Amino acid sequence: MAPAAAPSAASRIAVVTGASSGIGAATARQLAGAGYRVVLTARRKDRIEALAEEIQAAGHKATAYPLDVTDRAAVDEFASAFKTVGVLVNNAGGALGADDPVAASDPEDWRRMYETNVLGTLNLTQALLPKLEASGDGTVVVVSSTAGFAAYEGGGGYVAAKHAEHVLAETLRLEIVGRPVRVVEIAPGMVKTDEFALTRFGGDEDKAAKVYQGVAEPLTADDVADTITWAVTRPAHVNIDLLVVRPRAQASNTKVHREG
Ligand code: 8X3
Repeated sequence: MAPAAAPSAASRIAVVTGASSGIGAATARQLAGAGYRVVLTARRKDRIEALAEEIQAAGHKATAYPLDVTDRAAVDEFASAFKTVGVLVNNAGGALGADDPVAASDPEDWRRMYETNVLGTLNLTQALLPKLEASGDGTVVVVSSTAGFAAYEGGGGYVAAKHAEHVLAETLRLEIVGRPVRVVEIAPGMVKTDEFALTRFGGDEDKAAKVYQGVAEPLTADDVADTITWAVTRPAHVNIDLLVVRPRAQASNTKVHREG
């Protein structure tokens, strides 16, 4: 028997958080190309508006909605604008610090990372779950990280937040089984984007550049967006629980092949 086909993406809504740059922006472009009406959210209004215009100019449907995922009242107001949503990509988040041992790291960094990565994902997921269910075939994507599966020195706050995000995805999948919503987790390793490492190192360009030094081909935002789009566009009964994606030059978070 042929597998059941997913409902057509045409006129279905895909909400992408953190859509102002990097993986979020690339995912918005690719989901729009796959036929979704993409809703771009991020704090930086100018960025998402420009991206929405770019996507529209390419003949696709896109709107921009400035949003701070940690602001629950704003998230609830955002969610109230929709009757149904087909896809939610929880991409907003990021790291602060990579050489801060647990014994000396700033609790404020830990709090901010927990808020953006974990509570941001929780806020959007809670607010949109009824709309995803109402679509008859919803998908929640959690963009976690390989940092959600193993610890490394100096990254404790980020590692802890990403472990929590992974557990959120696992728990949600258990709790909503039987309802028409898939829970997909994409866990990228080393991805070279314009901002991830720069933000992590507080704007220090030299430190940010060292992350990728000698690595022939780190993943790009498009590589990760490709895996998200692939997972989302599988037939409705196929749930890609977890997809770990690293560059070939990276065997683990701490084992990276560098040339030169
Ligand atoms: C990014 C991957 O190795 O910097 O989420 O933790 S890593």
